[in-house]
Amino acid sequence: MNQFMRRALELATLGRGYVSPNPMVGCVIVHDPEGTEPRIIGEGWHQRYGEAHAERNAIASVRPEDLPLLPQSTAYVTLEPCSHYGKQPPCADLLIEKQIGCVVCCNDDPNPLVSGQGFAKLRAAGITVETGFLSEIGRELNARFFTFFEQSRPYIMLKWAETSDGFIGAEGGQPVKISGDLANRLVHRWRSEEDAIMVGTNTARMDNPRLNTRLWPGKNPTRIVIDKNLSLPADLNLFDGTQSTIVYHESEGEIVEERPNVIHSITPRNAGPILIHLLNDLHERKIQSVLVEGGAKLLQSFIEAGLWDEMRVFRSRMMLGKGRFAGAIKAPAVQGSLSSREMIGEDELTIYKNSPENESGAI
Ligand code: AOF
Ligand code: ZN
Repeated sequence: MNQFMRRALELATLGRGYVSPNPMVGCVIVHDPEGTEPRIIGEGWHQRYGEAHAERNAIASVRPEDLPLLPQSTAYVTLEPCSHYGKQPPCADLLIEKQIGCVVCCNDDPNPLVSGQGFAKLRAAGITVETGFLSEIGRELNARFFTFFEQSRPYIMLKWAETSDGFIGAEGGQPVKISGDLANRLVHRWRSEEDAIMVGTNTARMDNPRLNTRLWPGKNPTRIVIDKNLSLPADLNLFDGTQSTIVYHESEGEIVEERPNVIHSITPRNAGPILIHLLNDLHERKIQSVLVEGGAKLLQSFIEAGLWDEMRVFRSRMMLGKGRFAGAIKAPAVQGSLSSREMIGEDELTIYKNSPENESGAI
């Protein structure tokens, strides 16, 4: 049973980077009547946003001569089968129509359009349903999707690079190349896998980043920048129109010129912290994940508000001697716990998670 769900989880990951804002879902159909050796007769996963769901692909992969075996088979699905008409018809209806014998899942679907109704439909049709199987792995797989629905905000990853003596940049804020080529490639891969990428005002001005996915094949994320007083120059790479950029500002100000692909979001003054407005707005725009790439001030404000899910820190061998000290970013994050540590070329990558269950090494 375990091996079949693990296989379904593995299939689900094949959709990474292509299915957002939908979850990654995998499905394995196993012919397993009492007393016989279980045999996989179908496999599928959700491959692309808007296209067929995992269960439909798994059913479609069953050979015609095996279709009569479905009533003596179990569908291992990583997420509760859907019950609603979205871009696709309901998977629960399909499983009922095909008379599947049994359905086993990792997690209930937190999407209010489904949330329990998929299981209710299956049970009402007499299908045996079991859920909560390898549920922690299922939640981890779709951490972005679960955070989005359960906390009404995107999943937040804070990323920075620091030198071996603990600096993240030069004193005056000038850009310094800290991490190596392999680390930079990995960051581009991360960009291709997330919905959005964000920087603060100073980083946008000083580094003039493009925030696109150049070093990895894959899609460009939406760019986000805070520009409270609309002071950023219009000729920054962020505003080049090659991918969409959302600018958050407080003042009504004067938007000098409308630029293609640039969306403005205004927080009325005295409407509370801009971060809260920003996260609510991203939730409304159905953005499920944000990679925050600095600078120090922005990273720190996320940490101080407790609004983060992962910290991804590259530590290079380089020494800077003086500059902006990284300790100031990390210090308040005492509740974080070590998730993984590995070498990426010359740089050490440490990932911390902000989850109480994961207490393998508090920082
Ligand atoms: C499943 N199997 O493989 C996936 C599910 O617009 P739609 O029709 O694609 O529906 C998207 C919603 O369906 C998504 O928010 C989530 O609740 C569920 N995703 N369900 O049974 C799948 N990807
Ligand atoms: Zn479905």
